[in-house]
Amino acid sequence: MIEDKNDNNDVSAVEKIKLRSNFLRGTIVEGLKDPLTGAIADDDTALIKFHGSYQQDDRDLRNERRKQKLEPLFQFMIRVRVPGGICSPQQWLEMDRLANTYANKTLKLTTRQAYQFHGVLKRNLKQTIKEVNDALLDTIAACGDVNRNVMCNPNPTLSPVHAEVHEWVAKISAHLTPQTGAYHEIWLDKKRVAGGPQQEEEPIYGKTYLPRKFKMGVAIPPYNDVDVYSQDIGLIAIEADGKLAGFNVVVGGGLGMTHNVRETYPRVGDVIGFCKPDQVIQACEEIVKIQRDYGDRKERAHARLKYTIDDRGVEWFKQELNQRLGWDLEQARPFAFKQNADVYGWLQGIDGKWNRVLFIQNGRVFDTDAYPMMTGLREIAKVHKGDFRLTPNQNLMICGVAEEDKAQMDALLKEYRLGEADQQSAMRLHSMACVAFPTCGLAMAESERYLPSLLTKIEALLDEYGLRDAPITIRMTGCPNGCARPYLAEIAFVGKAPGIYNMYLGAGYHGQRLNRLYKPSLKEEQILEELAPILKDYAEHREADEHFGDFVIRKGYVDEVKEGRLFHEGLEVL
Ligand code: SRM
Ligand code: SF4
Repeated sequence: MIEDKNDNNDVSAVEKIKLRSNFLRGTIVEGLKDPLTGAIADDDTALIKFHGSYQQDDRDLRNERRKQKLEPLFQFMIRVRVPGGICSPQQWLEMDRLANTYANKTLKLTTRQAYQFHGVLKRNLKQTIKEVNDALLDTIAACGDVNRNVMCNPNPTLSPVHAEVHEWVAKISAHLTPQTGAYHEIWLDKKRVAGGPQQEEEPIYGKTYLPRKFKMGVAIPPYNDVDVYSQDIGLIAIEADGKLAGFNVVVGGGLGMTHNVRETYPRVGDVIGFCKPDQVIQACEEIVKIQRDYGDRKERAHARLKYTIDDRGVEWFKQELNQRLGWDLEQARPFAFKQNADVYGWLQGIDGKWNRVLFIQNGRVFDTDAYPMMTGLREIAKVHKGDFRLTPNQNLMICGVAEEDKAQMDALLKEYRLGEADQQSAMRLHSMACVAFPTCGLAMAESERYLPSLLTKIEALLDEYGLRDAPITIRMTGCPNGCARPYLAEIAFVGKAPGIYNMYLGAGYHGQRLNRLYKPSLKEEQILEELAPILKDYAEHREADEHFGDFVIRKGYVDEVKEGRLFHEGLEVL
């Protein structure tokens, strides 16, 4: 049994809930059966995250329902784990069907290559999760204080090592999946194993799991689409002679922060060494265990691995890891990234098959009369013989199209106008927004529903200055938690209050550097006023191949942020 260092009262409320939950069971079963409310018990709202679901309410309707003395319109978000983002056309069709049967008739492709359903009522929750499992996908550990969906560059086009790397992603993901039988009992009606939960054990996590969420992503250079520096553990695949030589190991990335709380900040991870493929699972497990043992269990806002490392130092971390491994990580190997965005258009893979990233604005798949995107993707899935891949930039990749099937695919893309989506400004194609209103309980401002129209206004400036084809990353979130990885975008807007955003500038184009607060609390008019002269300056004075993020630092609009701890340095307002 793992010694549980937190079997005491000096821990956060969530730690206590985990401890008494009986390996994540709590009273979820009873709560699901209670017909008097659309909600579950308070404690269970923390536990249900480990099963891949969040209790939410429709925030658009909150006030109206309060006036009518009704409880909020409780509903559940379900996150479906898709390691590396790869799924079959049949699975796509199933997700589409579930979205239209039980959810709000939209599918959300997330920034971590997962699916989300929104608006599932309590009475349909169990059936939806069961049907996700019937489709050979699952929701376990999609959320909660455990290792989440392991991300990976989905593009099999350019590198011979993609397939090998994907195999390791699947193995790491399986290895770090919680072992509790609770998920299968609650959602899939499996019986408890003989002896019951008393004999249950979580060999890696222990009974209070991790102090906080934990994330992993694997980048395959030259693409850093997974934003490897934002992960608790990032792995950078290193190729030698057409084979996978191993992985550089990056630790301590993380982006969440709280407005006006200096002790919280985004942080890019440190590259601490290199390991061979057959060492990578052990390395990941030991890193997870260091965080399990040393992460802060009192203060959740300080509980991510990034703070564990900053509090003790990277050198301490390396020594602790090497000691636990029983061998030393080798020196990190050279690599080079060129971007963190997706590459659009048809690309032929090394197997001769064709792959194409489709731009899905902010990852939301739905139909309108003018743009029947969901229907179009359904029709494609019905005939597609390859697979689908969810990208880390909320887009969808159609993969493995044989030469003889490409014309049919092109015809479908044309019929449903899906191909046209790629003909947007380069900035829009480099954009991401988090969900925010109406479902996210933490949203302070709009994001997904607002960025498209703001971009239309910014595009007018781009056109004026001849920057329509300039690739500039732009991201928006409805609060500072960082779900669309805003602090790694060259331009970012982070919500503070309805219609009010902090504006950040200067991240690295390949996700290697954080941006910095340029102006706080801007309304739309002010955003456009602030951006216009900077974009004009960039159009007129950029150097050859100079990215916008580098330009704004060179021209002194913002100071470079050299490390997370210095993110707020010199700023009076955050
Ligand atoms: Fe996130 C919480 C949505 C990626 C940092 N995130 C939430 C919740 C669950 C709100 C809540 O706790 O009640 C949001 C649900 C909104 C909704 O209605 O769906 C939410 N996060 C998302 C998604 C769906 C955004 C999207 O538009 O794609 C992404 C789902 C990814 C997935 O499939 O697992 C999503 N969240 C991220 C990322 C980006 C990433 O991981 O690559 C981050 C920043 C990286 C990081 O973790 O440091 C992120 N989400 C957070 C945080 C801040 C964590 C922190 O350390 O401070 C929270 C709040 C929290 O945990 O307390 C949060
Ligand atoms: Fe919600 Fe904030 Fe995450 Fe956006 S960044 S989805 S508003 S928690």
